[in-house]
Amino acid sequence: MIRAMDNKFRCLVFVLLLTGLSITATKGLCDEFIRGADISVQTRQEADGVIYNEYGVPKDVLTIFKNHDLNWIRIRIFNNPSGSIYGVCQDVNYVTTLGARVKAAGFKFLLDFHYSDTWADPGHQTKPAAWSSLSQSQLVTAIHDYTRDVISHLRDNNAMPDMVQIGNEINCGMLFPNGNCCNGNWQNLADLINSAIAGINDGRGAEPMPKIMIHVAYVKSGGGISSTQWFFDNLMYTYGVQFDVIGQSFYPEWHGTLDDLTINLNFMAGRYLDKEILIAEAGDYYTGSTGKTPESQKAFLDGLIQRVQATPGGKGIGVCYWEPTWIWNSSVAYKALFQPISGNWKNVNMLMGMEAFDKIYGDITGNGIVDFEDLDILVGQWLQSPGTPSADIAPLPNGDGIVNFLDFALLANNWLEIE
Ligand SMILES: [Ca+2]
Ligand SMILES: [Ca+2]
Repeated sequence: MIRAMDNKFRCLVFVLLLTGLSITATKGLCDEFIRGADISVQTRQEADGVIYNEYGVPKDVLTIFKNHDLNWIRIRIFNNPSGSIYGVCQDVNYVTTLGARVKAAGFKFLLDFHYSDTWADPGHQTKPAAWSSLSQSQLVTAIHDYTRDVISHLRDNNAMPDMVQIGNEINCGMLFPNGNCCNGNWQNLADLINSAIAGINDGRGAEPMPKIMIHVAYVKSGGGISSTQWFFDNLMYTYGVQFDVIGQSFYPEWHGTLDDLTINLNFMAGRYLDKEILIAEAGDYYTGSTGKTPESQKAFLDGLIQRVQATPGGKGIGVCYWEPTWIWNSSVAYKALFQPISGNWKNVNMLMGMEAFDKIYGDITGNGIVDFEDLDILVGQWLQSPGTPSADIAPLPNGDGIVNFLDFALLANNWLEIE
């Protein structure tokens, strides 16, 4: 170990001398990679008395997330949820309370509008009951006003989202039948999305405009690349809808392999040059399905994060795991990142999959590997205040405002480590 460290240092000192002052400033890279989790059931779980443990020690679940470098939380919202079926209780008040909690804990907040009273997904985009008899033009007004009111309420209660997705897995659009683009209603869909975006702008007050995401589940299922192109070419180029982030769901049980994901990521990054790409939902079993173990779940997440970080042009901005803390419904709990201790579903311990989110300190560029690009940035900031992206990685956890040998040593210690 010590010999290996010596070799690392010798190599890096050589490189440092070799590259020296010839290195030009590296252009600023995008925000920090999104290590996210959708914890929409969290409040309900805690009300039921679930205790979360990290390596056997009970802790606030957000503390456990922080310890593993998660930085974004996703929460869904239904217009008027029944609350009587699993997972469907997220009305504006519920979302406001949980949103304010995660913002206060220092996380960024992704809000997921389903625009329904219950689950919306590719096969289900049922209008809220209160909107069921509205005309198309009335629906356009309703989605604007509802969205505006939700955003202003969140804003007023310290729960302003940093990103908002307009609809959930809208492979064929949303608010069926009006916004069903698989039936040709593209103009309706574009009008509804644009109206919702205008509602966000009208509700945000003096807050920055959140990033806008459009979310589908087309990595491989339902046509894969051809459907991805059909959907986004129409939405962007024929109907002119403007947004920031393409979201895709990726569950291996439905959406193919990591190689399939890479093919789609490369396609999107090469075609939609002004868009960032987020895996807005992902999940895999740790038990309850053939061959699935905590080890295989962690391997899936390690691979997923690597693949997204390897997206050309740095366009893969992150991964959000879906409901890692959901324990109380067994059909979903098999995908959680916690498992019951001794069969007691109210006392759960963290699985190793959570460690897939651990940051590799020294990966300054955020592309999943510590290598010469990161060293170049460190050299460029040598003995200075950190720039963007910051090479001030040490001492942990937040640096000390200067880039010096401490930072170099931490980078060297993780040399050629990958996510
Ligand atoms: Ca790097
Ligand atoms: Ca430092």
